[in-house]
Amino acid sequence: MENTFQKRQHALEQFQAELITRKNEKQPLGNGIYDRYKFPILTNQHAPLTWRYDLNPETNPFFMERIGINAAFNAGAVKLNGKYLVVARVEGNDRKSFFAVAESHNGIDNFRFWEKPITMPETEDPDVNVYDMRVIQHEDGWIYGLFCTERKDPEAKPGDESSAVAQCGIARTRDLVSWERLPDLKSTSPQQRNVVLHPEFVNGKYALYTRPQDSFIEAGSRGGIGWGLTDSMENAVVDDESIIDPKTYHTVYEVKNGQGPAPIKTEKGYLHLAHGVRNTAAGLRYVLYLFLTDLQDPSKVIAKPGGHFIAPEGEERVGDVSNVTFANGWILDEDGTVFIYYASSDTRTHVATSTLEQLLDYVLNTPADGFRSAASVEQINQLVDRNKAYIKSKKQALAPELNGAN
Ligand code: M1P
Repeated sequence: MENTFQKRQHALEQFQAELITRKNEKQPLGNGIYDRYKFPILTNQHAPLTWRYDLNPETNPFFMERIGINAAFNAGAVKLNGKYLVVARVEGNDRKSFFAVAESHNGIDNFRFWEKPITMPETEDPDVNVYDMRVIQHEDGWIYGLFCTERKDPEAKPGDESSAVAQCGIARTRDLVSWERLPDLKSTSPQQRNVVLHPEFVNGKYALYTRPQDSFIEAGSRGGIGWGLTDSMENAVVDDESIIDPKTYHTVYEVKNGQGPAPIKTEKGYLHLAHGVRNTAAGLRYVLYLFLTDLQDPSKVIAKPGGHFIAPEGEERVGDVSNVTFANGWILDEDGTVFIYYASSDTRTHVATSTLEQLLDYVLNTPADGFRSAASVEQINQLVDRNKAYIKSKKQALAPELNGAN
């Protein structure tokens, strides 16, 4: 006869084993651009029981959760030694985020956290919170982790316990286990978030996508996806930031935007995944979009479809911060499959799959934002006319055969 401790332990162990070994299923139909999947790849329930429970019945007779995990989202991603690895933003019930690696053999299910979260060294000015790591395999041989480091605003007025300063934390590793912390990025912007390293040298320098912002939440007079060069990542300094993808009135990136993972190099240009934010009566809405930049000059946008690429759907709409999709990780496989790791509503992580061929077709052949309703109607009318002409030409081509058959 099992006691309470044993019953709870066994039930939880069984629940987690089923969750982690569950097969994911492609959702039917899709949009021809990418496929969504039935189950999230990571949730708070994927956090190992050893992180959360004291397994000793003498010190935890009720098999009580001692350390609660609230969410697992906004994951960087990299494929190493044949394994699909995501570096999730895991958030405890105490609101502190940290990084933890989860591994899968196929990129779409069976993600299992490594034994322990990442122990990220601190700088002399300790981080209060760290999140949203971009994992970049740079051509210099290192794997870099660029992430947001958040600290209390030293200029906050007495009684203001909310104002914070966001900056870009930088660390590097060879194996995602041991990390060397480097100094935070220095730039002319008061705050930075969503900073990403371009995977190749540009004119012999390291190139960074930035997101300058006036304050912690508001991009304010700044914002847009910026671009800057630095001589070194051991002391990264961007003196000159140019905005390569600005926030724009009445688009899905009108309030702010930010580079997602590092871009993927393709024969047509660098493929970028980013998030855009607009305001609504229900609060901010975060969606994902794609764009392409020039192979010779990665700071030059050469194609950009209008509207969103991925937006929250169904249960994705609801979470700690509802109506949010956010992505900071994707993996390109040798066969051209692209695994897009996106999070919903600051709560859980999902995967969508596509191919480089499909994503390039989408980026190069989807109409750009026309910035006016009339332009959107014009785009639809042009498509209808092209379809009518095509159907007519098909009928004409078939007509002689049909006549012959009669
Ligand atoms: O809550 C939505 C997102 O908000 C921030 O992103 P951004 O700086 O673009 O507004 C980040 O805190 C991100 O982690 C979060 O998902």
